[in-house]
Formats: sequence, C-alpha cells, structure tokens
Amino acid sequence: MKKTNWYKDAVIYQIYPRSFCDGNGDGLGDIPGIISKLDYLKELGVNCVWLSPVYDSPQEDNGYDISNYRDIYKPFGTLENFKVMLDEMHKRGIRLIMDLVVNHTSSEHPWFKSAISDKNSPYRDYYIIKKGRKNGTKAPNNWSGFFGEGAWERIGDSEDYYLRLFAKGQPDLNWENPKVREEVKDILRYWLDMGVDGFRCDVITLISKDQRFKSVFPSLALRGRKYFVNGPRLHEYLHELYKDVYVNYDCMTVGETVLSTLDQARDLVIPEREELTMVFNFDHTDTDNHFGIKWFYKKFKLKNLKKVVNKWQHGLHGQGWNSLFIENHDQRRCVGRFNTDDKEYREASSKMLGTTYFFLQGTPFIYEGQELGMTNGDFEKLEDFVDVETYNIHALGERIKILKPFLKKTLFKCSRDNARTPMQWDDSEYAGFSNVKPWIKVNKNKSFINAKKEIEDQDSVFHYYQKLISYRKGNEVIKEGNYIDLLPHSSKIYAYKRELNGQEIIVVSNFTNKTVKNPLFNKLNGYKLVLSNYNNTNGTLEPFETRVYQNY
Ligand code: TEU
Repeated sequence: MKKTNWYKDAVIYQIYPRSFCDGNGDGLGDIPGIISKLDYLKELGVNCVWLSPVYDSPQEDNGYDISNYRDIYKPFGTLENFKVMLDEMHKRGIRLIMDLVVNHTSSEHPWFKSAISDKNSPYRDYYIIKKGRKNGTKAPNNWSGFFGEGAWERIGDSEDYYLRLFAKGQPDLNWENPKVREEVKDILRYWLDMGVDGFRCDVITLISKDQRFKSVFPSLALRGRKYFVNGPRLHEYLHELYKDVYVNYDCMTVGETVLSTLDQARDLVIPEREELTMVFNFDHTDTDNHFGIKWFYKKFKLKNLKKVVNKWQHGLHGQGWNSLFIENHDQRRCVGRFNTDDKEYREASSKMLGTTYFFLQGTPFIYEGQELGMTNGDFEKLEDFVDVETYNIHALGERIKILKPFLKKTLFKCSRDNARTPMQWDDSEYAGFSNVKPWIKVNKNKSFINAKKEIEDQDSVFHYYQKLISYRKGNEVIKEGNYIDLLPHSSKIYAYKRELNGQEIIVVSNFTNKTVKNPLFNKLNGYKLVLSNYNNTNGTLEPFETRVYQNY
C-alpha cells in the first residue's frame, strides 16, 4: 500500500462524543448528533476528525474503559449509525481517526471477567496479575497511578492483585503476551477494513512495563514511572503493529506520549523506524505546572512556552512529524490559561492563540468549541463535576491533609471537566446541544459564545479559524519551511518566521493585555499583512493582537 502522507495536509478536529451534540434527546451526545453537524465541520474547513472513544463501555472514564472493541456504546448509537457517519464524512472529504485505548480494557471486558474469576482462564495472562506482598495484605510493589491512587487492586480476598495505572475499572493489558498483541492487531484491522483512516493511540508509551516490577523510593505522585513509561519493549511492540497492520493501509497514527522527552519521541516518529506517524507531546501544556502534574499549578510564562516550542520545532524538523494542539478533552480551555478569558479580550485572545500555533510545523488539532473561543466550565460546587479523576484527586486531598489547601485552589480550575461542557450551538436553554438537561452543566456564557451567533458574525472566532484553516491549505512554507524564533528574549511578544526557498511568513503575537511596541515593525518593509485580529498596520500591538505577514 502506497502511503500518501495525507496527514501533513490535515487539520484535525477532535470530537468528544458525550459533549458534541445529542441527536436522540437523552442529554448525552451521540453519533446521530455528530452526523447532523458534519456540514458545520465542512464549513469550518477541517478535513479529518479524531473521535474520542465510542466503543461499548461502562463509562467509568467516559469511554476510555472499553468492554467491547467491536461495537458502539448503545446510548451513542449503533454500528450502522457509525458506518453512516463514516460514509457521510468521507463524502465531505473528511477522514476519521478513532481513539485506540489498548493500554487497558474495562474491568467489564469479558477477558478480564474471565481472568479474575478463574485462575486457569486462558485470559488470566492477558492482564498483569501478581501476588501481593505479606500474604497478599500489601500490593506487589509501591507504584501509584495517574488518578491519585495506588496502581494495584486486590482481586477479591485472594493474595493476587491486578495492575491498573488509571481508574479501578481500567486493568492494564499484558503486552508481553503475544496473544494480546494479536488481539490488538485484529481490532486495528477490523476498523481499518471498515474504512477508518487511522488512530489516536491512548497512553501508548505505557504499554511496556519493566518486568522486574520493582518498588521505588517513595514520592508523592506517579511512583514507579521510570518502570512503566517508555518501557523496554515499547519500540518493538509499535514496530510489530506497523509491519503487521499499518503498512497495509494508507493510515496515520498519533501517539499520546505522556511524560516522553524529545529524544524518546523522536525515536517513535522517525519514518524509517516504522512506529508512529506523530505524537502528542505535553511539554507546552506542562509550562504552567510543576513536575508534569497539572494539580501543581504555577503561573504561565511566555518564555517557558517559547522554550519548549523552539525545542520541538527544531528537534523534529526534517526528522519526524509534529502534532500541534493547545486543547483537548483532558486539558482546560486555552483562553484564560495562556492569556485571558476576560470578556473584553476573550475573542482577541482566542484568535491570537489560534494564530500562534497554526503556523508552526506539524498537523494542527482543534478541540471542539476551541473554534468558538469556548471557556472553562462555570462549575460552582464539587457535585457539578462528573470526571472520575476529579473525584479521586478530591479524595486524595481529604486523605492527605497537607494537600488539601493546595488542591482547593486547583481542583476546579484544572479539572478535565472544564473542557467537557456541552458544545455551545446556540443560546437556548441547553445551548442547542440537547432539548433535555445534559449530563454535565451547560456554561451560562452560551448566551454570547455560541456557533449560531458566530456564524452570523464575520468577525467571530469561528470565521477567524476558518481563515486559519484555509490559509494553511497547500501552503508549502507552513508545511516544510524552517522555523526561527525572532524574539527569544521577549516575555511579551511571540514572533517567529517560517521560511522556504526565500518565501517567508512572519507571525507576531502580543501575549499581554497592554499595548506594546512591535520591535520588528521596521524590518517588515516588503512584507504584506495577510491576517490579523485587529485592523491595525502601525508600529504598536494592541492587547493580544496578532499579525501574520508574508514576503511573497
Ligand atoms: O490520558 C492520559 C493521561 O495521561 C491523562 O489522563 C492525564 O494523566 C490526566 O489528564 C492528567 O491529569 C488518556 C486519555 O486522554 C484520558 O482521557 C484517559 O482518562 C486516560 O488516558 C486513560 O485512558
């Protein structure tokens, strides 16, 4: 199969199905709802969708806990609905990548049920099951997981424990077992043969665990991570999937590589190594926290952002492909995070952030609602939240008293539910998302942030994103050009140049709420202004102003 590298020209829109559009009036988004909005996506201009999990699942972690990899969660629709959606997307020139969650299954998956109910089950070895210490009264080692809990769960009153790096209902699969790898390949073929165009591979850097299962020196969070992140057989497993499956399809893969360094990520995406097409790196979303843990919040500084963007733009140029994103279903909204969501500047800020990442090298991803400048949820009390991680972290604060005051400040602000509030289609009671009360609180600001209003207003964030997307189309400078940070020492302005064979594009963004002097202004003779969020051409930049120039 000839690989066409179509992903280099893609702009990918992420749909979080629960929150996108409710087509059957039960308060939960679904596939018929998505179908009804495909013309909206076409109008926006994106040419690929990443769909967060729609597989059958008890929904302990909103579908990232899969109980049947070959069927659809009923409240989201049927396999027939799915096929119609895929077909309707393809008719509109929109490809589809699925979320592949194979580090773990749901504890409701028949493999796991069999594995824990019978010690001789052929599925026992599909999971990581170990004898506990001290006659089973203590977990096999002291590792802890991603959701603020220990990483092991005791199986009934036996001496055995299963490993789960996320919620209790998300047992980790044992990739050492070749049968597990064959199962994964079959799942991949099933969806690829149906016509899907690739996969976003959930926590893919966790699939290989150091088989010594050693305890580590105690630390507060993610104890043992050096033994389960980027484990010893990761590259081997990914290459195996590539040569046995991906090679036969014109598909792409994007790996979610939590806690990976640039060097580790580069090895995953160098095309000759045949592992992944691109990865999601989180260095930039970690610029406002300590130790890569979002609850240890620190104030955002532009210089830190530039440092990591520079590192990744240079580090992968000519070697492997970048992904570009500023939001997803695990991150709070970008406005109000990297700048401001104050009413006065929200629109300018949204456009400025969109511009700043859209002209970098790589494939841009847009998370649903980002193109409207949607903001964090307006949650008032703990009961407004749904996310399992949020509740686990809250419980951790109750258990470990010294964390409590700290978490009090960050829990609401950093909860993943901030990005999971219903998509704001119009200003009606449930924002046009549903005609009954949705599963999670609708943001009151739907009265002035909504798709209907923005489509009617030519100056809206929506229309600005439309321009960003169409500007990228077929643009070789953005696709292949060099990247140069023009003002590395400025803590206010992010300015960079992209250059290819003498053709140049320059992006200048003011990250402050003050009017500042544009130090590059005199050097821009011969360039024309092609895009901006204010109608200025002078030598100063208004609050959150962004401008794009080109010399050709
Ligand atoms: O996310 C993995 C992941 O690392 C995040 O959950 C992260 O740890 C968390 O947001 C930090 O606070 C993926 C999915 O994107 C996420 O939605 C799932 O919950 C998780 O894997 C488990 O499948």
